[in-house]
Amino acid sequence: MVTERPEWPLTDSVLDVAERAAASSQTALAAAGHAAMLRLRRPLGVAVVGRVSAGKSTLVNAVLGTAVSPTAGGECTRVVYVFRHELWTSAMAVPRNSSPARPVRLEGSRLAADLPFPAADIERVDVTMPVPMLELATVFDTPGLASTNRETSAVTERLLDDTMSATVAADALLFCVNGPIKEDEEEAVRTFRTGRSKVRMTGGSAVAVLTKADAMSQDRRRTLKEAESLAQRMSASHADIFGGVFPVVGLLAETAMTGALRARHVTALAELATAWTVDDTHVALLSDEVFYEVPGPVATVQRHELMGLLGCYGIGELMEVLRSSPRADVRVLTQVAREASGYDQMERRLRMTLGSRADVMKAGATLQELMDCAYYVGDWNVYGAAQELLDRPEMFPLHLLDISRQLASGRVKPPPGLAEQAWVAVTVGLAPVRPKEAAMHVAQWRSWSSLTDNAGRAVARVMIRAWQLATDVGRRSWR
Ligand SMILES: Nc1nc2c(ncn2[C@@H]2O[C@H](COP(=O)(O)OP(=O)(O)O)[C@@H](O)[C@H]2O)c(=O)[nH]1
Ligand SMILES: [Mg+2]
Repeated sequence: MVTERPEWPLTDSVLDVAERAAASSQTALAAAGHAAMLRLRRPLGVAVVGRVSAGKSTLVNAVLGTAVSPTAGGECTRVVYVFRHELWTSAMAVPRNSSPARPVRLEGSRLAADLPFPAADIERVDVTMPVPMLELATVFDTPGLASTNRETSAVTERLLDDTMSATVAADALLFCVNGPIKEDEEEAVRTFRTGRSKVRMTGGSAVAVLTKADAMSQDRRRTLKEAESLAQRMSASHADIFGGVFPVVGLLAETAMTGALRARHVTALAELATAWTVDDTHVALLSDEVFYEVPGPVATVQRHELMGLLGCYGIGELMEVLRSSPRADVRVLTQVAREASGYDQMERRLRMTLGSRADVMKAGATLQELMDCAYYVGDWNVYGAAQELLDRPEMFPLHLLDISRQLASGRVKPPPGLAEQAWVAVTVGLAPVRPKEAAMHVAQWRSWSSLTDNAGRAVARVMIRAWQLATDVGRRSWR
């Protein structure tokens, strides 16, 4: 079998079952098999969600390495954009009714904000680009949840609906937040997780990105550290909804990753660095407004441009470098901006978290679907193959996934000590232990198992296996 993604072992195993289903003489099962094969071979679908103006489109642009998605405060992303890999660049607005799609204009590399149909009539804008990143993941940029107030105007309702349907098509969610998670955001993630209509398992694997990490503190040197520690606290307190929370200065990442910095920007920054003392600069960068007002070289329009690209944080970082190395050029400063944005670390963490979980999510959802279909049409051959696959040790993450859903929904509530164990197993996995220790945990789960209901017992069973698998002996012998 051709394996395009050797790092997705579960998905590849399920592909074998899907191929069998596709070869079934039962038409319904054959169709399900073909659909499953397509879905399994498709890149991972990642929906970027979060409140309006959380920095979603900015982050999408950084990830794509092109400033293609319209960004700005207010209501800029009014429809769902789907970015897929293709060897050519194209953008088509697909209307809700069945009338033909129409192209969306590109202004340079950026998609025009004015669309060929009224936004309310557009189901999505399909964008194709020859960007290597998109070979790994199809990215959905969504309009987002309503902003701070809970207004339920027709527009925000529609935006939320569109955002929701985009997540149904996605395998994973990337949730952009700007600080401690608000109630409406937490609620949204839970809704995404459980899925609206149980069409199939929806974006169940969610990670959060703490964007605008530059806004955490007035002190440039501390802001990323503070963002990092907030992100860590959030990762711990929201382990039930997020696979992790990772900070980034999205704006700076966008500028660095899209190569938006030009020689004229560097010249302007150098002029400011020469004209202003360290103290002047400190004061000038207290806020956007102050920066535009402080007397010195560089016209206001240009200062606006710098602010739009770098923010106060980025301007400060680059000016500091220019003070010590006045000859630093565009290439060097772009690299400085990239490092100061924390982009690479965030991307590495995203890949790790989404990559491994996506395999489980995708494989699990598809296998379940194939089993249901095989059962329904009575193809015991395929059903048996699926069942056998499900029982293999490498499929164990699927059982964990099941319990994560039970825990997330609040359906099963193990007592405090055990609940934490279960979340560790579900999110980062249990660390290897000696058989003696595993036996102690197994005993705890056994005794709770006798006190709880069926759903609880199912969770206990999986946790008992998880502890057995956490020992070397268990790993070898469990089947
Ligand atoms: N200071 C700062 N501003 C940001 C950052 N990321 C995005 N922004 C700004 O926040 C505004 C909203 O960003 P956008 O990506 O359009 O938000 P969306 O509605 O979630 O897509 C824009 O003006 C961005 O320039 C960041 O990391 N730092
Ligand atoms: Mg947007």
